[in-house]
Amino acid sequence: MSEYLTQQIVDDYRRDGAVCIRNVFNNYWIEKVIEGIERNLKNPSDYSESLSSDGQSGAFFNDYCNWRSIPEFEQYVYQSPAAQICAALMDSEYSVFYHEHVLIKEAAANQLTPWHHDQAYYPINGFKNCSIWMPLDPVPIETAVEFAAASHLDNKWYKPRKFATHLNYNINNNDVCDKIAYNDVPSDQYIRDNYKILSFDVKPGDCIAFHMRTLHGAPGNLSESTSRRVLSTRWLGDDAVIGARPWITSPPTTGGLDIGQNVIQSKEFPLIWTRSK
Ligand SMILES: O=C(O)CCC(=O)C(=O)O
Repeated sequence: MSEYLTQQIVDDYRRDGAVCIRNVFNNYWIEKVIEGIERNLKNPSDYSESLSSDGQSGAFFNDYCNWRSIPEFEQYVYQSPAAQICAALMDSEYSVFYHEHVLIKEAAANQLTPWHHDQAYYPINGFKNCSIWMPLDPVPIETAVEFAAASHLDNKWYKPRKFATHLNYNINNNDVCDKIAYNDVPSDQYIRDNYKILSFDVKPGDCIAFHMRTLHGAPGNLSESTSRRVLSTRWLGDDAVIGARPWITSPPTTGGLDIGQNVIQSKEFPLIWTRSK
């Protein structure tokens, strides 16, 4: 068990697929990640997008897979408590780092994050995985990410949706597809009628850990004055292998591995923490 967790937190994660962990990251990590986000904003990658529904209200900025060129993020990956926390939540011998994702909703950004789950975006199969959603600003409950509790246990996969249009990814190669049936993400109404919705008001230092198969979505940023800056890091456990998807995945890399190979074999996805350490 990690020093940052209680058995209750671990049980909640496994049952609900999302849990809030309070006061995990000290000021050192909060400031470090803010510096990394500022560096990312000054030099966004080709993956970045800045979404604004009317071009006037605040934007929803997204970028990812930049940790190797942002020293603050690299340090967070290797040295922050995130890897250790994830190994315990995943019940894995180790934590492999997959990638980071910056999600900033500027003040009054009215772009929703559509309901989705993450694993179908990735060419990753296996059940031991975890994202650590770390806010760098206070996020009140009305702006908080919402999670459909226990949806990770439904044994269902959902087609990925573009954040810009909320449309499904285009299917471009059914031949290579694993024998997984991909469903349309259910409507907002269906999710609210059929699942307990979990959301957490959080402040810098807290984080939300969630499973990559948990359905989640978020409203726009209702604050007129405060951004909602977030670093989400993606972690994989000892059963994670490369899977085949019928669309171009995000990120569009298998780390140089073939279908079925364990992610630990890729240099692109570093092993950060092991139980024996
Ligand atoms: O921050 C958000 O609005 C959504 C976060 C998300 O989808 C993720 O981290 O996977």
